[in-house]
Amino acid sequence: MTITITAFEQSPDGGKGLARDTRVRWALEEVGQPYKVRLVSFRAMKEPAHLALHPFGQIPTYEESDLALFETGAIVFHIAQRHAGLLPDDANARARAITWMFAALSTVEPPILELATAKLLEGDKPWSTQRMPLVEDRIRGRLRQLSRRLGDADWLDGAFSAGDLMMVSVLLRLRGSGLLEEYPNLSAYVNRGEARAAYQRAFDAQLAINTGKRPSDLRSEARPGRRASGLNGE
Ligand code: GTB
Repeated sequence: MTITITAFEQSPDGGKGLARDTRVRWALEEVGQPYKVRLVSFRAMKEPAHLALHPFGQIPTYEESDLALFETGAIVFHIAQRHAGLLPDDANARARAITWMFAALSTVEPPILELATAKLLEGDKPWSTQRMPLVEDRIRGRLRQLSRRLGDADWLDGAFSAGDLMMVSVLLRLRGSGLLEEYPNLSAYVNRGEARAAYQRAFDAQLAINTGKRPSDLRSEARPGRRASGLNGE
């Protein structure tokens, strides 16, 4: 069974790992499944062959035998259901981990995406400086609630799960905004996620594509925005 995912031929972030294929790569690395990557250009994403896989003309997609999936949440959920390592065996704990996946995507990520919109698409509008504090405060509201729930635990509900994978991935989008650092336990939580060997392999693989370097060359190089001390631990 060969798994093939799609990713940007050239990610607009230049390899910071923010494009959503990193989430899928991370899940596959966590469960130890090898995978192939088909790189697609922005033009190819809107052509019939790719639209047959992804109706909205985006990445990532996931193909495995005669199954084709789109939507990162559905893909990670599928991987977690099929392979051990990302969801607990206990039915209730499993349901709670799945709940955290949904919480990451539908409650925490939307205000974070608003920040990207406000900066990248609306930054030049005359009302942008007035809107920005509102956008940031909505994120702070969610982070405050999440921070309170996480407390001093390592992960959201017992052992690391697909819920943490998704939440860490969502929070990573705040790197550079300064907002995450206002909540030290969330900052440490994200660092713990990034320090996992599976995340590092996923990150290195997408970085190699976006920089043209081999993963083995990258391992010894400092990665922007990442803790040097967290590079090898799990
Ligand atoms: N809901 C879908 C999912 O979760 O899979 C959303 C998929 C999506 O937004 N895909 C983006 C895409 O294909 C790439 S990941 N965009 C091209 C298009 O719509 O034409 C989003 C993304 C893109 C770039 C950065 N970046 O440069 O920092 C970060 C995240």
